[in-house]
Amino acid sequence: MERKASDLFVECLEVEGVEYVFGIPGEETLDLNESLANSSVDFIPVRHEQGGAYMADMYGRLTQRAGVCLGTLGPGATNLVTGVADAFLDRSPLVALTGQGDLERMHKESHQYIDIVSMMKPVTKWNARLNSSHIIPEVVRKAFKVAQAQKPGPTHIELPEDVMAAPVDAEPLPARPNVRSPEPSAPELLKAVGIIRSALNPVVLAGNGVARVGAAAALREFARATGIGVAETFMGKGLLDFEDPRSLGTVGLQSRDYALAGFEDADVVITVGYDLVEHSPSNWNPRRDKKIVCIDTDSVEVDEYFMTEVDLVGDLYHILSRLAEACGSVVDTGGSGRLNEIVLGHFEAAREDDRFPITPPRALWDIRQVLGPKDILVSDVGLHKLWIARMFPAHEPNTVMIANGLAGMGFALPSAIAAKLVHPDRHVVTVNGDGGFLMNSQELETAMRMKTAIVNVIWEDRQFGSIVWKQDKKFDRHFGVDFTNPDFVRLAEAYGMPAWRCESVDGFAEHLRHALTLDVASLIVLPIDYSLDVAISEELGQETVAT
Ligand SMILES: Cc1ncc(C[n+]2csc(CCOP(=O)(O)OP(=O)(O)O)c2C)c(N)n1
Repeated sequence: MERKASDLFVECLEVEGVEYVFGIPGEETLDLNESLANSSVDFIPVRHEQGGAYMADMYGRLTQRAGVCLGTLGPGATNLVTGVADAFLDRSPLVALTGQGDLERMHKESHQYIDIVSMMKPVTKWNARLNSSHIIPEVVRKAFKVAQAQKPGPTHIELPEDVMAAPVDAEPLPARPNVRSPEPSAPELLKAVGIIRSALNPVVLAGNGVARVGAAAALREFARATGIGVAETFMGKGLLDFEDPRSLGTVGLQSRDYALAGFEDADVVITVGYDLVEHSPSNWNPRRDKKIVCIDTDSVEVDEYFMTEVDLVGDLYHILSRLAEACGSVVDTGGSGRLNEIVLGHFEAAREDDRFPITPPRALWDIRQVLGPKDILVSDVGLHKLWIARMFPAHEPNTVMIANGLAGMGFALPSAIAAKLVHPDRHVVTVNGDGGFLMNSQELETAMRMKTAIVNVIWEDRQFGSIVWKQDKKFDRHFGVDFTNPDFVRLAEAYGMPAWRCESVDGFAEHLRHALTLDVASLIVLPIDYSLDVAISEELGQETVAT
C-alpha cells in the first residue's frame, strides 16, 4: 500500500514494540511527528534533547528494549549527544533519531546543516542516513537489532526531510528477538572449572553485564553453591542482596577497597559482566598476578592488567548455572568481609548522627529506611554518587541506578522520569548535587506533565562538591567551584510541584515519607555537610575514581 515514508517508519517502530519517543520536534521532522501522532507510539515532548536521550537511556537500561529519542537537525541533534554517549559507555540499548534537511542541500553550506552522521559515529554502535524511503524496513530493524545485541548500546538514524515525505510502498520487517549468545565450548568450560576448583582464594567481581541480562539469580546460586564471595562494581549494586553472606560489598572507590574485600589475597578472580569502562583492572590486579576467569556476553577488552586465562563468552545465566553445578562446594573460598564491616558499620552508626546540615551516611540511612527492596534510587554525578555507590545498601539489581561509564552530570532527573514510566508501581527517588541538578532541571516540567511521581532530593552545598574534595586533597585549597543557587523550593513551586527545605535532621525522613505518598513529582532540598570525608577511614586508602 502506498503511503508516506514517515508513516512506514512509524509502523516499523510499532512493530519493534516502541512505546515512547522522547524528544523535541523540529521543522525538519514534521512528517515524522505527524505520523507519530497517528500511531500507538506516545511522543513525549521534553524540554531539552539531552533529557530525552537520558530518558531513552534509562528506558533501555531497565527494559533491555531500545529506548527511542528524537532531535531535529543541527542543534537538536547536538543536544542529544551527551545522553547518547552515556548510553554508549553504560551499554544501554537506545535508538536516536535526528531530522535532517533535504538530501539535495547536504553538499553545500545550508541552514542548520552539519554532518550529524559523522558526529554520532564515535558514540554509537552503528548509524546511517536514511537516503531512500525503500530501505526504511531494513534500517529500522537493523537499528534495533544492533542496539539490543550484547553488548547493547545506541544506534542512530538520520532522517532527511524529503525522504520522510516521499511516497513509499513497502512493509515493516518483523521484529525478531535477539539471537541468544553461543555456549562456551566444553574445553573452555572444563578449563574454567579446573581453575576455580583448584583455586585457594577465589573471588568474584560482578558488574553491570549481569544486571543487564537478568542473570543475578544465577550469580546468587553460583555464590551459594560454591561459597565464593562476590564483590560488585557501582553499576552491579544489588546483584547479591547486601545481606547475603557471600556479598563482599561495592568496590572501586578507594585503593584498599579491593584488598579489604579479599582481592589482595586472591589467586583467582572470576569476573562476570565486568566492564573495564567502570574501573580499571589495574586497581585490583596491580601486579598482574591474578588468574582471571572472565565470563561475559561478548569478547572482552584487552588490557595489560586483564590478561584472562579463559574467556567464557555467551549467556551469563547459562554459564553461571553450569559452573555452579560443576564447581559445587569443593572449592576453597577467598574474599574478606572487612570492607563491608567498615562501610556498613558507618552506615548503621549514622542512624544516631543528629548533625545538621545532615551528613551523607545519615541521609542515605533515612532513604534506605523508607524505600522498599525493589524501589529505585537514581544517583546523579558528583560526591553524592560516590557516597551512594560506596554505602547505600541494595537488595536487588537495577535498584540503584548509577551512570558510571560517561558519568555525566544531569543524568538523574530525566532518567528517573523514564524509570517511573517503566515501573509505575515502584517508588523512584533521585539524589542530586546542586550543580548537576540545574543541568537538566527543566525536566521538572516533563515530570509534572507526565504525572511521574518521582521524588527529587537535592543535597545542597553551593559547590561542585566532588571537585572541592579532589582539589583540597591535591592542592590543599579549592577554586572555581563555588556558586549560588536559586531558591529550589520556589523553583519547584513555579512548576506546580510540592517542595520542601529541610530545617532539621529529622525533617528529611518526614518530608521523604510524605513525598512518597503523593501522586505527583516533588522536591526536597537537603542541606548537606560534606566535611565528613567519603574516604571514611584511613584503612580504606586513597581514592581511585573520578566521579
Ligand atoms: C556534564 C558534566 N560536567 C562536568 C563533570 C565533572 N564533574 C564531576 S562531578 C562534578 C561536580 C558535581 O557537583 P554537584 O552536582 O554539586 O554534586 P556534589 O559533588 O556536590 O555532590 C563535576 C563538575 C561531569 N561529570 N559531567
